[in-house]
Parts: sequence; structure tokens; C-alpha cells
Amino acid sequence: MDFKNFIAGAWVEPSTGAYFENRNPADGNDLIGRFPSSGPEDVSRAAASAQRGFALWSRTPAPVRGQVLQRAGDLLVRRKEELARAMTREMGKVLLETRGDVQEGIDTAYYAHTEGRRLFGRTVPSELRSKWAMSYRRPIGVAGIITPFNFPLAVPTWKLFPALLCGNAVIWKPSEDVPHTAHLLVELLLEAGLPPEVFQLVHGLGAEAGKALVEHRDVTVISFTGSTDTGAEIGATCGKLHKRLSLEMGGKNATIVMDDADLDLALEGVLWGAFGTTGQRCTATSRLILHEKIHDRFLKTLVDRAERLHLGPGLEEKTEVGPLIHEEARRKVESYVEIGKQEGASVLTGGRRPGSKGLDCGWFYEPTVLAGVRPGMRVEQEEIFGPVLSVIRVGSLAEAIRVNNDVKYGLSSALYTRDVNAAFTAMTELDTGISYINAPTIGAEAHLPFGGVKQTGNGHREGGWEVYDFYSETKVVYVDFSGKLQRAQIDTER
Ligand code: UN1
Repeated sequence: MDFKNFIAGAWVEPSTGAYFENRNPADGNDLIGRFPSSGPEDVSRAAASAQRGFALWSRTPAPVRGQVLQRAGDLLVRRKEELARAMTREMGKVLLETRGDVQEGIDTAYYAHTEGRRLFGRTVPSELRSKWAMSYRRPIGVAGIITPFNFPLAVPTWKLFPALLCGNAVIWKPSEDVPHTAHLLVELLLEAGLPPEVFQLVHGLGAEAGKALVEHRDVTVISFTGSTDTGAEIGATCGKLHKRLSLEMGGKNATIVMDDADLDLALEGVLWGAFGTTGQRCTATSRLILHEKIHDRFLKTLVDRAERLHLGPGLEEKTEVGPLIHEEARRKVESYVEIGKQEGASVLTGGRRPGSKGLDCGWFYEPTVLAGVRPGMRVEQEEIFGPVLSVIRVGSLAEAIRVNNDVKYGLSSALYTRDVNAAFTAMTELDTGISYINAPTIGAEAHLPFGGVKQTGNGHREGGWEVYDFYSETKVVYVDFSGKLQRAQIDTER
């Protein structure tokens, strides 16, 4: 089946006439559909429509905008299972996780709904008599939203819902690996009552549709989640064109396990953080920093458990780890495991494609533990985005924190300990946007700010209350009701 773009209130074919295929990563023979390979002309049409949508939507009261998102939340609740199944089919992760992905979208919808009745400004005292000073928040314009494959629904909603609640029109370019979920979400938003020209869906490749969106002069806000390299290119363009930009990029997240930790708890957290979503989360645990006193013992149980994780198609209930997203992702994982070996790491488990015949139609790769990794090795520094855990041995908390911080990224970190002083020291010293104590590096909640420091981001946050600042512009208003000219800084009575 050929899917379409949604532009100017209608489902339309791409101007290019070109399409790309979308296949199930667990079974390459399962074709989900063909989706438009859009180009600059499609983006231009979308931008013109979005401007008309903006004129309407920006004048719609925020609580009314919120009601549309409430209805979207209700529809997501009703269709949770159906959506989760479609998402597992196209993205690969297990059903338990795609259900969670939809739930994160539901939480984001209901948070956005209630924000429609807040969107607080401030009223502050003026330095002059009979004068009020206040700020309020206005919509900005047309937001170009570019999203990744790993959370086909949750991550888009983190961006789309706050952008819409704040009164912006949206052009969405979803990942070419999960266009079907995007299609289903747009259908749902229209059903929830979103006025058509407020929302445009433009499918396509990053280098074509995505690039055209970032470069279009009428798209004044860009939000991107993806690789640090692409983020740097987008940043350069947005800098030149004076666009507001939010970037959410790579991570090299570590879990530290101290010698006083509850090791059973830590084991569960490490397995879930490293191999959940087949390691394809920005927040995935890709480094394990073990205190030397428990290093060997912990590693032994970890390897034992990792070996027993059940690999398979995500739609099968017994599956714990699904496939990687595509061939290129698997090749990248394979090449990093080779690099790790050359650097002197040893593969304690995994390090290969599964032997089982049933899995040779998908992009499966065994959960892999690399031991003997030393700080500075490439497998310790670079994002792999797959089921590969690099284990580093340390002698103290101070050393663990140093190792954690000595990477170019700073998204998430975790510490397992029973020592309250160690916990607070780590909370203060770990150089990441998010830290967990006695919990894995994954699992951020929708109502708290999400994002990282250093090359993970550019200072903005998704989620929670902060994202609403990104999608709105502060306007300040002074009202002088004294009836005479009062000069600020000059006529003040001291
Ligand atoms: C991502 O990996 O891009 O905290 C998002 C988590 C999820 C979101 C991850 N709630 O792991």
C-alpha cells in the first residue's frame, strides 16, 4: 500500500512521485507499505499551509487547544494495544515496550491538556507608580519537528503536543524507519479535532525532506532528536538563519555499581538499561562501571542472565529482546564489537548474530558484554546504539565519577549504592542532565524535563514544564495608568 503526506488539509502524493519501502525489522519479507520520499516542493507547500493554520490556531484560546490534546489522549488510551502492535511491527521492540511508548504519549497528551490552563506569565511590580509590568507567552510560528525511530510515538508527542498547545503550527518529518506510526498518529490527531492546516506530515529522508524543512525560511522553530553529527549540521543552518532550535542527541550513559549496592537490584537495572529496546535508546546503559570488590562476582551473574535473554520478534510475548532497526544498524554494532576486540576488550557473551534459523530474516544481534574495557577506548567513548555493554573496573567512587564524566556526551547516569553520602556526592558530581539513584539509566517520566549536557543537547529540555518555554515566546507588557510621562530609571523615587 502507498501512504501519503498530509498537507493543506488533504492526504496527498509527494511532488517527487518517489516512494521508499518500510519493512518489519524482525522479518524483511513483511512489507508494511511504501511512503513518500518528499522533497523541497512538498516542504514549501506544507510551510504555506502551516502559515494559514498558524493564523487560526494561534488565536484559539490555549484551554481550547488543550481540549484537542485531551481528546487525542483519550483516543490513544482507546487504541493503545492496536498502536503498540503496529509500532512493534515496524520498529521491532517488544510489545511491553511499545505499550509503554504509547503510555508516554498519553501522559504527554494529558500534561499538555492541563498546561492549556496554565501557560503562566508573570506579573511583577513596576518601579514606577500607577504602572503594571507583566509577561505572557505567545506562540512563535511554524515548528519543524524531526523525530527518530526508537520511540515512534513518545518522542514525537514530546515535541508535537507542547508545540501545538503553545499555539504553533507544525510540520512533522518522522523517521523514515517508522513512518507508519506517524501516519496513525496524524489520523488520530485529526479525529481529535485538530484543524487540518495546523498540522502537516511530510515523509521522507533526512538528507532531502529533513534538510528542506530546516532550510525553509518560514519554518522558524526546529526540534530535532537524532545523531550528534546531524545535530551539528542542523545547528549550523539554524544559526545562519536565526532559528530557534532544540537538539536532543547522543549519549554514552553509564551505570556505576558500588561494593555496598544491592547487587540483585543492580543486576535487574543493568539488564533492563542495557538490553531493553535492544540498546537503542538515547538513555541506554552502554557502560557499566563496577567497583573492583564486586567486579568479578557481578559480571558472572550478568553474563549468565544476558545469555538467557530471549531474542525474537517483538510481537511474540516470550521475546525479551527484539531486532535492531535495520541492516546498517547491525553492521555498526558488529564493527564496534570488532573495534572493541582490537582495543583489547574481551567478549564475555554475545558478539554475534543468533544462530537460530527462525531469526535470519531479521536484524537480530545477541546481547553483548565487553569486559576489560579501559577509559578512552572507542567502545567506551562512542555511541553504539545497540545491545553492547562495555564494562570498566574502578577502585573508588571518585574514579567512577571521573570515568562517567570523561565522554563528550551527558544524558543519563545511574548509581547503585546504599550509602547516602555517596548518592548525594554522585548526584552533585555526575555531569549528565539526568541521574538515577538505585534505578537504571532509562525510564524518564513525561512530566519532568528531559535532556542532556555537553554534546547531548544545546541547553533546551523536552518534557515537563520547561519544554513550554521552548515553544513559546515571552512578551512583556507595561501598562502605565498614571496619565503622565514617567521615565524609567529617571523618575523613580528613591
Ligand atoms: C530516547 O531514548 O530517545 O527515559 C528517549 C527513557 C524513555 C525515553 C527515552 N522514557 O528511557
